[in-house]
Amino acid sequence: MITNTEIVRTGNQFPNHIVDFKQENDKFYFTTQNGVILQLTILRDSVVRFRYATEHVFEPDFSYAISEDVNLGYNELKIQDEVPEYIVITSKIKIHINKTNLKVKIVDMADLVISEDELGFHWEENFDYGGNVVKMSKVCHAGESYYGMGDKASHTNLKGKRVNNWVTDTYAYGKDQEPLYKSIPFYIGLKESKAYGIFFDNSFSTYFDFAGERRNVTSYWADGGEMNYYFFYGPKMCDVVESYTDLTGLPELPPLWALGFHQSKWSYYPEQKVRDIASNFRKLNIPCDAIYLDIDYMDGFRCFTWDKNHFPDPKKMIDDLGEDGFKVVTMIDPGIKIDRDYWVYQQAMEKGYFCRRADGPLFKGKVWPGPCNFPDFTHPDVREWWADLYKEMIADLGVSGVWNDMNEPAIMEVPSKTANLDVRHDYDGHPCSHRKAHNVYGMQMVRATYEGIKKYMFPRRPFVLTRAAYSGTQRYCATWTGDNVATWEHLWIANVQMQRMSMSGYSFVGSDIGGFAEQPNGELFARWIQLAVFHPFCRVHSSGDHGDQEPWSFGDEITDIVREFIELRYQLLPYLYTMFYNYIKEGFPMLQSLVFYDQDDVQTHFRTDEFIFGKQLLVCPVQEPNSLGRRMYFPKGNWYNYWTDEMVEGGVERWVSAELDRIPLFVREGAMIPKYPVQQYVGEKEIEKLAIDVYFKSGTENSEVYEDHQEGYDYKKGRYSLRRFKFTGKENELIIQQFKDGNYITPYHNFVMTFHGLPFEIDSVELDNEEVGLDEIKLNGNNTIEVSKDFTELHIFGK
Ligand code: NBV
Repeated sequence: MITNTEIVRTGNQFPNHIVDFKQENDKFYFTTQNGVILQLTILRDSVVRFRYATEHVFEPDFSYAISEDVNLGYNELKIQDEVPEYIVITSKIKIHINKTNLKVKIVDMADLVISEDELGFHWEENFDYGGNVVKMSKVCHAGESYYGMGDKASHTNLKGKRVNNWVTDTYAYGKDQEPLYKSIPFYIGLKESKAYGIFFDNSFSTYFDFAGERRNVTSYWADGGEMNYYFFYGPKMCDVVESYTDLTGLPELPPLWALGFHQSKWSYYPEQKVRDIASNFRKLNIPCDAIYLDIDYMDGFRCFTWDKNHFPDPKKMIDDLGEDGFKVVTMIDPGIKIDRDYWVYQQAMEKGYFCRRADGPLFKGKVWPGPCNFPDFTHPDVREWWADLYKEMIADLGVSGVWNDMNEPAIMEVPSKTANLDVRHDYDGHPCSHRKAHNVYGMQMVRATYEGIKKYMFPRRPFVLTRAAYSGTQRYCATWTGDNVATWEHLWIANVQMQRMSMSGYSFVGSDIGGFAEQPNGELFARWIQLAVFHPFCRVHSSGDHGDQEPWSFGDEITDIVREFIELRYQLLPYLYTMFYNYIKEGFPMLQSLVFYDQDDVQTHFRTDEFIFGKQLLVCPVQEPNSLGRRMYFPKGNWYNYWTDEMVEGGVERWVSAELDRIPLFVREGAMIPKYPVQQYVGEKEIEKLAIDVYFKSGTENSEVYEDHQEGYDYKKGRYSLRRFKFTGKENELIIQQFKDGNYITPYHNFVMTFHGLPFEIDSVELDNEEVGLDEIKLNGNNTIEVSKDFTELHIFGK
């Protein structure tokens, strides 16, 4: 195998002076005398694409990352032809293109530099493979910070780091280890309080150096392909993340059960073991919605088969578990066992669907079943075939979700841990080698899986999980962070990975709670659960070779703590679902680092531990053993301690008590947090009343609750209920206005509101301007009232 360092280098080449310029609608072409063309495309006023050709030739324009639904359109576009440069102007930014060297500088409307080329675009010819190693370098300004980049197990602020995107099976990875399972070549820069983003859409191995090699330079490059990147201007981080997410796409809503608690292990078998685990959840009253079957349910690790000794009647087992409120999720890997008697192998052979090496032989790699061939998921016919393989599992047997593992693809017993670089791929009609297709292979596999599950689950919603991902994979499925370890350091890693993924457009993400490799003690397990109930995907999974990792595996004290937090998760389901709605609607990340919450506060720029869950909860995990609490930073605003209602003013770092049964958890003042009753699984109970915790504030705050059928697609036709609440608190009164959207009728009729921090005693209450008796609203102390869900304005007067 030829590695990057062995590539014969011919030296860097640079564009020289511009000799030609032309505009075609939203595209500008700047051609240099030595054959470089910069194609600049204005997608929106704040979103611009830069592509560079050498020798006057662009590659065919094709990307797996870009969504079909991307929003396009700008308000203003003009170009000025001046002496040293061209200036392309939109309503948000000005792009200066230097006529002597093609270097780019982007400024805002006040002429503040947002991003500027250092060397700018340059390249080296690649002697071994042809094409170029394409490179870009930008000035890193003093005080500039960098965030995003997917699943990197490093400090949230990447300044000083070098990272590589080459999706890799990294069992028991460590802090700062590179590369990991995903390739999300997108970062957010923050300079003088202005945020911008760069998405280098190149599926080859890519590298980013954030002022690591040279103090004032940030650069990125790829082993092949084009210098093809998108620039997003904020100035708010939120605008940058939303624009990137809009470009690379969003998922549909998952079924609500997918947001419940899930239990997994490598592996639960035989059938009786699965049944025992499930019944223990119910016996111990620990809510749980899904049980996972890892590779051992298969017959000799052949995908789409069942081991009939261990699972003689999967349909009956799945039906019985279903009666008890459990969904079953099964694993499918990409490697297909080379076995002439195996129907999946036969079909793929007949149709010619397996990947081949450069000179024609089938690509062969060893995985669980032994030697395997691998479908070329970058071919549309292969994806269609693969999707249909799920028919029996989903439509006939009743499996509710699928996780695709090993889809980097991971190959055993070879130093590269993956397919040979000469393996050929269709790349949807743009044939190429594995160098180009590697980073999208898992994405295309899970895309096919998603299509199949969606088809056979219909009219219910699919649930799919992937390990490998490239930008845009969030359109199809949830993801987890792979084979982590049961250590305190990994609890820290999980926390930063979730924030980072979420701010990289991929919110539906979780870690293996408790750690996959090795065995946590009860304390670590409890601390991990406390954090992970605030992660969008919440699943315990472990390699199982060191002992049990179920909620009851660590003694009664831990079981009780774990139960309490899983119950909290179930209570917060409407809050979580509303977060998901905001994510799929606007691309608003479900978790946000503090810098996202307040980029103007420099104290937030290097915080790693605290994060915002949704829009109104502030969470900070305890990440060390034997702790009675921890210090944490409070961003701007006033925050109620969730457990004590004590108020903390933002802008300070301070100590917060959190013994083993508590996690530092705070609610933004003015928030209205919706809650469901504790259920053992989603749908166990009809929601008779919607509980809403109201946290008093002097001033106003907006909250929302999104609900729908929790399944199916009616929500797309307007059958949803979106309640927007505007809370206004004054010295002696409070007003809650409700604005309703959508035509889904929620099953409950009343809200039960619990007030926190109310500074006065309730004297009288008006609903839509009519006074109601205090007994009618069941005023309980000064604490709770029950009112019809249909009000437009609730007005409470104090004594
Ligand atoms: O299928 C077995 C495991 C699975 O449990 C885990 O979640 C994956 O990340 N799989 C990796 C393969 C074996 C890893 C050592």
